Amino acid sequence: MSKLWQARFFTTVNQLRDLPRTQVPEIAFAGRSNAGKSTAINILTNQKGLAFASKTPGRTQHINFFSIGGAHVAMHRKDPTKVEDIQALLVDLPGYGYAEVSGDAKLHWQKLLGDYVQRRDQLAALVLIMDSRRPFTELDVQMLEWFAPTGKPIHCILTKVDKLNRNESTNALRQAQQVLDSYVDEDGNGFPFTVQLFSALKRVGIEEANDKIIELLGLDGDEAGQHDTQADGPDENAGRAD
Ligand SMILES: Nc1nc2c(ncn2[C@@H]2O[C@H](COP(=O)(O)OP(=O)(O)OP(=O)(O)O)[C@@H](O)[C@H]2O)c(=O)[nH]1
Ligand SMILES: [Mg+2]
Repeated sequence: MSKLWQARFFTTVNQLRDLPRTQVPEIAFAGRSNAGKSTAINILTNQKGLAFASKTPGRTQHINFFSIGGAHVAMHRKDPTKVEDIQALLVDLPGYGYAEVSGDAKLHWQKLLGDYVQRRDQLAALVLIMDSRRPFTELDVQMLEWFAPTGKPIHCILTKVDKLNRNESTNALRQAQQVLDSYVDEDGNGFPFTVQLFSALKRVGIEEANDKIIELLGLDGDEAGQHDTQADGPDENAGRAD
């Protein structure tokens, strides 16, 4: 049972000034529209409807926050989460690169995403979700280069490996590792970048992603909440914008 299974919808924001004034570490899922961010969050939190996933690109158009902690065993999911008990936040970012978003809206989101990843102190790490068939597009590289100067870790998740055969997945992983290794600072030191393969469909890499996220959020070695036996199904998340 993972701590991430405790996740509950917390809040949704459209502008940086509305970011929650929480002090707990948060980890953000960034990536191109349709790469599989929301699907990955649903799988990792074991809740089908937590972050909406869609066949229509551009579905996530707000920054959605999900809390870990603040809910306990036998507590109904609709009961309010105690903000003071929240231990960490998962953040579903709007996808970038969605062609049909108009110029102005696109700029608004690019700026919002850039500002958020560069300035948010509580942001402990970035999870960069990329389609394993076409990783490191221009906008992915921009996101990586925006975030790299913070010195914080980036964990890349190559999704939809169910679309690749064994050889292709091995190559995709190796090539991604090479791209990440090519980043060095002025002193020739590498960055804290990691990468793994993932498939929501075939349930590949879920434990690896889970363990990495728990580690990056500093939730490992903390036994509190490990006895949560709630593993129920989707939640309606009434009132949430997606
Ligand atoms: N085959 C396969 N399809 C997947 C996988 N993960 C996600 N998908 C599909 O890809 C589509 C997009 O997934 P989402 O999770 O909504 O993508 P997103 O990154 O949240 O997209 P935006 O909200 O638009 O930014 C959906 O139809 C998913 O079912 C996977 O591992 N394998
Ligand atoms: Mg989404």
